[in-house]
Amino acid sequence: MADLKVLSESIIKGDQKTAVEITRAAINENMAPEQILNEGLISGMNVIGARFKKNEVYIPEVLIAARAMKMAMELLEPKLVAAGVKPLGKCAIGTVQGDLHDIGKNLAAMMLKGAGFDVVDLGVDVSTQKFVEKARETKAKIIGMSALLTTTMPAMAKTIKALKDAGIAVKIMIGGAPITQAYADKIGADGYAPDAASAVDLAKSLIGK
Ligand code: B1M
Repeated sequence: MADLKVLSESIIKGDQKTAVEITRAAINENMAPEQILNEGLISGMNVIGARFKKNEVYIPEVLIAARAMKMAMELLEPKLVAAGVKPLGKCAIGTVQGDLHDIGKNLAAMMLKGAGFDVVDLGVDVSTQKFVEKARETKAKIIGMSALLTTTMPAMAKTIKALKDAGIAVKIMIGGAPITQAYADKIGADGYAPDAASAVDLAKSLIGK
């Protein structure tokens, strides 16, 4: 029988081959897709997130774990859709206009996906107008913005204002090396996450999960 504990450990180790094998075996055994997701994949990513927060693992380990999760998710996703499993919520995330740094944003997106969010990655250099359009189009519950340059931080304030002016009810979380809680408060963001693992806790709390 497919062992979800071993699946979880394979995610933690970033062992893509084992993660895919056990996921496939669990699907073939008709195990509930939600159980495979929660007890196998998400539980593994949660461990990585907690270790990353405590500086017990670093960016490469997180990326390798996320890659293993992504490969396993490719098998599982159609089963989840067929079973009608609802994601935690939709989150559209991007790096703000003028800013091409995407490593941190990608990590946050991966962690959010790993935690069960439906993540729409808007990429880099995302204009205020695109954030507003995508917020409307995707009906995301959360808009996530990342900035790495002090010169692009004001684009966050501009986007928050535009979302409010457009009357779009969405929670806004921000992150990136130059960002602080004080800055988030100043520009009216709903939350700030100092790292990708905290982004998951923040996103959950923003939507009351
Ligand atoms: Co750039 N760069 N860079 N760069 N770069 C910095 C940011 C810089 C601090 C380097 C320096 O001078 N010491 C500096 C900014 C200075 C400032 O603004 N005060 C700088 C500069 C100046 C520039 C250019 C202007 C250089 C030039 O061309 N003259 C240029 C700008 C290009 C542009 O964006 N328009 C530029 C270009 C580049 C590269 C393309 C070469 C490359 C980016 C590659 C890429 O991203 N694909 C690059 C890199 C790699 C860096 C450094 C070295 C590393 C950034 C990084 O990826 N860190 C950086 C110096 C440094 O930080 N040591 C630097 C790792 C990443 C995981 O951290 O993104 O902070 P970070 O993400 C963290 C948290 O902040 C948080 O989670 C992550 C980890 O848990 N987080 C979120 C991030 N986003 C989040 C969103 C959330 C929640 C959490 O919710 C939505």
